[in-house]
Amino acid sequence: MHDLRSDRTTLAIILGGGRGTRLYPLTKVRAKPAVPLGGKYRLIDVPISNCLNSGLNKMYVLTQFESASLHQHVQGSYQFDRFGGGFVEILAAQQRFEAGGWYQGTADAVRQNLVHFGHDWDETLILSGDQLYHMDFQSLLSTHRRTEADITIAALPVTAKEAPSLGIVGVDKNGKINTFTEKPPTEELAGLETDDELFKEFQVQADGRPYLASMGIYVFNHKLLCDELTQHDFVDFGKNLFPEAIKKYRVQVYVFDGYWEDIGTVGSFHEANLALARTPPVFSFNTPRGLIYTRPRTLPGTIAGSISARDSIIADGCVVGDSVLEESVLGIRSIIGTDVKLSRTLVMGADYYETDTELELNRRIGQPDIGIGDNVEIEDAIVDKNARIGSDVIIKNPDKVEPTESPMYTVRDGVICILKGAVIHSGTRI
Ligand code: ADQ
Ligand code: ADP
Repeated sequence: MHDLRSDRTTLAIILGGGRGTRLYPLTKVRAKPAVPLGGKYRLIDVPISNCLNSGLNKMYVLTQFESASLHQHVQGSYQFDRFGGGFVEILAAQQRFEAGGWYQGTADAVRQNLVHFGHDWDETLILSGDQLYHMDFQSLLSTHRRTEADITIAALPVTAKEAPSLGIVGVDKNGKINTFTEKPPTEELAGLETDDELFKEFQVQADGRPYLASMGIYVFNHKLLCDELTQHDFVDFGKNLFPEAIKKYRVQVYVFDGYWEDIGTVGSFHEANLALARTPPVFSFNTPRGLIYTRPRTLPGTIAGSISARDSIIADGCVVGDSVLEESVLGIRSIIGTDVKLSRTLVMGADYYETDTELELNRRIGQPDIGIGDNVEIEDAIVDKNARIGSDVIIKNPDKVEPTESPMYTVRDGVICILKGAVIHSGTRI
């Protein structure tokens, strides 16, 4: 039951998503951790890989519902040998009837599952399921142990623009947190800055980022976590538990200064995917600091006609006709026709290739094949898996008008989302 690299036992709990409204419609038919990322990964691959790269191999994923794709992905991607005792287990709210089904918030989600976790742990590492970063959790854990903290919160410097959407901490020179303000409105930011001198103590160049923000990554001494959750009715860690905990316990900061992106909304998710394709990449799935793992698939290489691509990713198993890709991502098994122009568009790809019989049936019923037809222009969009876009289609929303609702697409944060399995007939203009 011990960590691979220490004599302490650490359990990782990955918060896999609340009601998923901010990532809707990507969460319409799947659990949030199963949302595809970067052409061939899924959101859940990031925290799981960070754990594995840090020598932690015991993980629970808390989610509202366990979609088939999440289950298959986790089962197919993460297998452990019998002797290491590793596991990734999904705990879904839908399967619990005694507490009314939904987890009310992050602390409540952990509380409702305490019975599954048992008591054999020294520490619990709590992670968010919708962030993009590489972190060595052993470094975080060693700060927690060295300072004999009860709770440690990872935090990074942010700008005044970013601060209102995050939990802002105030610290002393030893890194002890003495204030925790969850999502302060802009007009209440004054006084929450961290001193430049303090940033220097933590060996961080803050330039223009005077606020120290919680990353939603926490270490708790396990017993204390259980006691706090059973003795109080805290719903959220940021909103309820931390403002109280800093009065009673040693709550320590772990200052981080690398790439970190919260990808919890459609707008930030779209932007983060496109950023992954930029050269040089802002975040790499394969660095000396650690690989991001995913499901191994037997897919052929991509076949492309005459294409021009700038700042784009083309994943495995695609067939791409003559086309222009600008800041776009083509996910696995994308079938793209000829004379296609994609700008700032994430195409998630397909779960399967259609058979000859299915393609023949498409002809007969006048339905486009899975993929994108000929002479199509798409801008600022997310095309979810298995969507069928015919020929001579234009999908653009230059004025970022929203919300436009349709059973086939919706607009969120100015991004047009073509729903999973949607049918967009030839000649359509959106
Ligand atoms: P938010 O991201 O706004 O702020 P929250 O909505 O609580 O916080 O989500 C945290 C993580 O937990 C996300 O990955 C989310 O998907 C997941 N989650 C939320 N509700 C859940 C539920 N009911 N069941 C399972 N998972 C759930 C938090 C902190 C801030 C901090 C930011 C950093 O509150 O202080 O700055 O994270 O992103
Ligand atoms: P991903 O790469 O997105 O994880 P996989 O290659 O692992 O996708 O499998 C995609 C999913 O699609 C699997 O769950 C598979 O069972 C499913 N699938 C396979 N064939 C079909 C089909 N004809 N229709 C719908 N789903 C399918």
